[in-house]
Amino acid sequence: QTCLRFVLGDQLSRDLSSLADAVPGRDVIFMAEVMAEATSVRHHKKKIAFLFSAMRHFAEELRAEGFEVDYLALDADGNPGSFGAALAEAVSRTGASRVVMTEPSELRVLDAARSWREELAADLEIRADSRFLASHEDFVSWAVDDRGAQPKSLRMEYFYREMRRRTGYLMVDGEPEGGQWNFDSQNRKPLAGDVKIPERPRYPPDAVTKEVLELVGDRFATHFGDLDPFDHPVTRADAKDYLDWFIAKALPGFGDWQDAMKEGEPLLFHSHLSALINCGLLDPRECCDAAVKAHAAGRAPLNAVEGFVRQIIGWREFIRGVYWLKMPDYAHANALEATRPLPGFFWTGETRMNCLHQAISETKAHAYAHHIQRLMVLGNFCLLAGIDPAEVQEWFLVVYHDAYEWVEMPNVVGMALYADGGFLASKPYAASGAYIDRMSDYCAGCRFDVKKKAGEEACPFNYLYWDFLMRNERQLRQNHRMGVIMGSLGKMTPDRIEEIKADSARFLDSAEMAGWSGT
Ligand code: FAD
Ligand code: DLZ
Ligand code: SF4
Repeated sequence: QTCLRFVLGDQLSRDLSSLADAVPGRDVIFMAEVMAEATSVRHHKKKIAFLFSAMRHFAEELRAEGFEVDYLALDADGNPGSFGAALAEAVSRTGASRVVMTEPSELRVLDAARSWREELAADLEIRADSRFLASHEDFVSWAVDDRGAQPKSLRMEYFYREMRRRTGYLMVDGEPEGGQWNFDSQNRKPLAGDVKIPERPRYPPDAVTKEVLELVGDRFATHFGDLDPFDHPVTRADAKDYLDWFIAKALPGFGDWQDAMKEGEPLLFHSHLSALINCGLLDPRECCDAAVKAHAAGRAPLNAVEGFVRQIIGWREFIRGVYWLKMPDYAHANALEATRPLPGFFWTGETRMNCLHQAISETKAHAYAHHIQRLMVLGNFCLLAGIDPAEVQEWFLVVYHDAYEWVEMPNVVGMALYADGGFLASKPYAASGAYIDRMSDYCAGCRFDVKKKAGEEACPFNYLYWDFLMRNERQLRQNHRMGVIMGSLGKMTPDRIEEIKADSARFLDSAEMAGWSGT
C-alpha cells in the first residue's frame, strides 16, 4: 500500500522522522509550493527563492535515491494554492492509504494538519520532529514544576546548563570546560580597524535556482527585498561545504566580535547558518559537533566555541520551547501596551538614523542582519518608540530568510520588546545611542549627534531611552534589575523631564515616523 510522505519547506533533512522508514518503490514523497504559504505574510523575495530552490534540490536528491517525488511547483497547472487542498489531491492521485508527516514547526500549520484528518481519504500520522535536541516533553519537564504549575518566568542560562550536561558538549568530568559555563564577558569587543574579516564563499545559481529566481521575480515582484545577487547554498552538499568554511575561517573570531557592528559588513564573524539549520539542510548537532571538534584540535578558542554552542543548544532550543509553551496567547502579548504603528522607513531604509538605515538596507539586500543589529538597533528602536508588537512581529517574519514563527516570535515578543512582561528576559534590552556608538562605526556617518542628549540634533535613542522608562515607570519599577536606572530617573529635575518629553514627542510625531499600511 502506498504511503505518502508529506515534506514541508522547512523539513529538508534526509533523516527527518517522516522519512525514516520510507521505502523507494512503495512510498511517494510529496512536496508542494503553495501560494497560501508564500503569502501568509509577504515574505522577502530572497527568502522565497532560497526555500523553493532548496525544496527543488531536495526533491532531486530524493529522486536520485530512487524515490518517486510528487512535487507540486507553484506555477503547475491547477495548483490549488494551499497545503490542505494540494495534499488531498495528491492522496487521490497516488491512491495512498496513509500519509506520514513530521510535525510542522508552527502552530498555524499544525492546527491545519490536525484538521485535514477529518477530510482526508487516508490516515494521517504526525510524528515528532527529532531534529531538535530537546523534545516538547523535555522542555516542559524542565520548565514546569511537579504540580504542573506554569512558570512565571524562564531563563535561558539554566536551560543551557542542563543541555550542556545532557549533550556533554564542552564538559570535563561533569564540570564546564574552562571552569565557567559562559564566556560572554570576553565576547563584547568593538571592531578595531585592523581586524581582517574573512571573505565568504559564494554559491552561484545553477539552472534550478535560475528558474526559481525568474518565478519569484515574476510572481512576487511587489514583495519586500532584493532578489539579486543570489549566492546562497541551496543543496545539502553546499550547505555542508559552507559549514566547513565557517568552522575553519570565521568561528575563531565568532566570540570576540559577536556584538560588533560595522558599516558595509553584515556578516563579520557570524555564522550565517540560521536559514540552513531552520530549513533542515544542516542539523544543529552537526554544527555543534564541528565547532567542538575544532576547539579540541586547537583551531578555535573556547570563548568562540562556547558562544556558538550556546546559541544553538541554548538559545535556539529555549526559544522553541517557549514558543510551544506559551502559544497561542504569546502571539498577542503586549505587556507594555505599545500601540504605535511601524514607521514606513522599515520598508525603505529611508531614515536619517544611520544605524537603522544600515540595518534595514542590509536586510533588504540580503534578507539577513546579525543578532545585535536585530536586537540592539532594530528591536531596541521598536521597544523605545513603543511600536505595536504585532506589527514588529510581522516585519521580522517577512524580512529574514531564517524567519519562521516559532523562532521569530519569542525573539521579538520576549527578547526585543519585553512584551511578555519579563517571561523570557530579566530586563528590557533598552539602550541609548552610547551603546550603538561603542559597538559600531555607525554614528560617525549619522546626521544626528550621539553625544548630544537634547534638541533637534541629538541622537533620538538618547531621549527615547528616558522617555521609554518614564512611559513604563509603573511596570519597570517592579523589576529589581532596573533599580539603579529607575533611581536615576527618580532624581531627574522637572525641567529635564519636560525636555525629554518634548524632544520625544517632536520626534515620534514627525513625518519620519509616519506609519505604514502594509508592504
Ligand atoms: P550566529 O550569530 O552565527 O549564531 C549561530 C546560530 O545560533 C544561529 O545560526 C542560530 O541558529 C542560533 N541562534 C543564535 N541566537 C539565536 C536566538 N536568539 N534564537 C534562536 N536561534 C539563535 N533567528 C532565527 O533563526 N529566525 C528568526 O526569525 C529570528 N528572528 C529574530 C528576531 C529578533 C528581534 C532577534 C533579536 C533575534 C532573532 N533571531 C532569529 C535570532 C538571531 O538573531 C539569528 O538566529 C541570527 O542572527 C542568525 O544569524 P547567524 O546564523 O549568523 O547567527
Ligand atoms: C516559508 C515557506 C514558503 C514561503 N513557502 C512554502 C511552500 O510553498 N511550501 C512549503 O512546504 N513550505 C513553505 N514555506 C515553509 C513553511 O511556511 C513551513 O514549512 C511551515 O510554516 C512550517 O510550519
Ligand atoms: Fe544611531 Fe544615534 Fe548613532 Fe545616529 S547617532 S547612528 S541614530 S545611535
